[in-house]
Amino acid sequence: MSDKWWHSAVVYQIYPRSFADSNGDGIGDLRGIIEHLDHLEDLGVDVVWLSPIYASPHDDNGYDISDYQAIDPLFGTFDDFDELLAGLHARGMKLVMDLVVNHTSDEHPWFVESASSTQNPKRDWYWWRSPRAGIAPGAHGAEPNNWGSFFSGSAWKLDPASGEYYLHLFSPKQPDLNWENPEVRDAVYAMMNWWLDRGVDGFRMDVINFISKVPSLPDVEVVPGHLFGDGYPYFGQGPRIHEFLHEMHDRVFAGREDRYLTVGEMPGVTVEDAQLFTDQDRAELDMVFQFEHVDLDHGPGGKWDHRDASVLDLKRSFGKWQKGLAAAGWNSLYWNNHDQPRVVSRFGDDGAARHQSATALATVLHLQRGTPYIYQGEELGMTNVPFQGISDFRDIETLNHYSEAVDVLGASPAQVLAALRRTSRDNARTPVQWSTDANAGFTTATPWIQANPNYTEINAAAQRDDPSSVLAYYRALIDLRHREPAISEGSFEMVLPEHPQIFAYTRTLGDRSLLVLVNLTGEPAEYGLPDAAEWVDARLVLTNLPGAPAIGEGHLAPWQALVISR
Ligand code: ISL
Ligand code: CA
Repeated sequence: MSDKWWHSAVVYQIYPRSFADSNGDGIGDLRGIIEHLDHLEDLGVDVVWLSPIYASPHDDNGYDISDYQAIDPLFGTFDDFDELLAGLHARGMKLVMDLVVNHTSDEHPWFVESASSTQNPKRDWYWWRSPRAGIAPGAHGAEPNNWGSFFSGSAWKLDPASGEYYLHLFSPKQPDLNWENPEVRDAVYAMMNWWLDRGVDGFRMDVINFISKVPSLPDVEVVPGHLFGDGYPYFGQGPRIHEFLHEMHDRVFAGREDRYLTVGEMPGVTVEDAQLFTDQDRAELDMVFQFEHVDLDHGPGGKWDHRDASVLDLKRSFGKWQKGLAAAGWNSLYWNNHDQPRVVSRFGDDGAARHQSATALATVLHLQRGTPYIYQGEELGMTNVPFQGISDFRDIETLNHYSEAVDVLGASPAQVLAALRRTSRDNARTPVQWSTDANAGFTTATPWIQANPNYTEINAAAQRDDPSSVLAYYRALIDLRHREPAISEGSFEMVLPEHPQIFAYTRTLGDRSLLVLVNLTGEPAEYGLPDAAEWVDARLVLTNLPGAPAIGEGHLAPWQALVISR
């Protein structure tokens, strides 16, 4: 049994643009975070992960970085940054930075140099390729391969000056770095060391399982009716990924790794790959963000094609990851981040049962084996947003999808909007709801994206001193992880695996056991425990429904969560 500090830690993600605006320009900033440190301390989280605050043209809200060692003036200055870091450390919290090194901005000096001539020494820092022979450069089909971008269209952009294309898995303003080039890796490791020396406590690594590409960049099958294909087989967990991550560990963290937290964001990662990435003996990463549970409600057409995910789907997925990373490796546990719709609207009930379902979902997640992540506003039970029309959206992925679907492919605007309302990343990006003041207390100006009108009811001020609030329940869950070794270190065993409504499991360490029973539906649920006799004298540890059915009664109220111990 290892004793890593992050086994008992809870991480809180801040998307700075939407957290709090201190200077009245409508955009959240570092001083806004400084002004709300009490909220984080009061919640009890151990680590803050800060989405990018670096210099950026903000094509993708800061995930397009033009200087890794500068603070974007939109967010503040290095003085503000140092004050934030000191303020967190003084309260016993750590700060994890976002590391976005699969790509840079096209305005990063590295790319500007690289694009300046085919002979430039940095030409090979990015993926430049000639057009396909026989087709006019710029015409459809002339791209060096047929991969699509995550943000619609081709993954290649033609640079007319040199006549070559460059690869961008995301926006054309996010050219992919060529990790095959050792100079690129040296530069990235130097930058990481610079931040660690400045005092930060680790990194969340953006799409880090995409950095090793099969250098020949082969074509893929294209689904009939589509213009481009999915290049994932040639860049997801590419041939040198383990080598690169081990080298990064060696060059950046080795010898001082116990001070830091590293978490790799890995769309499409399998549990077998995750075992390798997070096995401490291999010295790569501490944990990864996998996507299986947040992709369960994606249909065959991808994220905009909704299908219903059942409670059993969720249980099977989480159960598989708990089992797969039990012996070696470690899970990160999340429902939400800045790319996902709000969990209470997605797997819960954001109407009458909002409080019950938000706390039920939180219970299921937080008491598993792994490190829980809370995304800003989740602790308040914030919901998806009733966006009216396309002009309410800001996200590049959302806007590009709309243009492609409606303007190019001729889909019905109403249908596309319905999908955006359900799944757009902007659902996570509206202002944190602090109070009933104008704009949810986020800004005195016009916010860069509208506040969810339900801020008049759902806000931090209303919940802070209310012991029955979602916020108070999150505090209790965090506190439980801190003081209960069976939660931070114990083994996980699924109970009632085939029950279609109840998500139940035990956590056990030595002779101490906790039983977590959660009804993930809006209907009452009956159950019979296989070893009921062993729980008759159990103590109540936590419930989201005081006065509701106790353990002996064999049923749970809608969205009831019950945690007992023996
Ligand atoms: O939300 C997605 C689009 O459907 C995901 O595919 C997302 O793009 C993917 O999880 C990678 O996300 C990360 O890298 C992107 C950035 O836009 C996201 O905000 C970031 O979390 C490019 O840097
Ligand atoms: Ca501001």
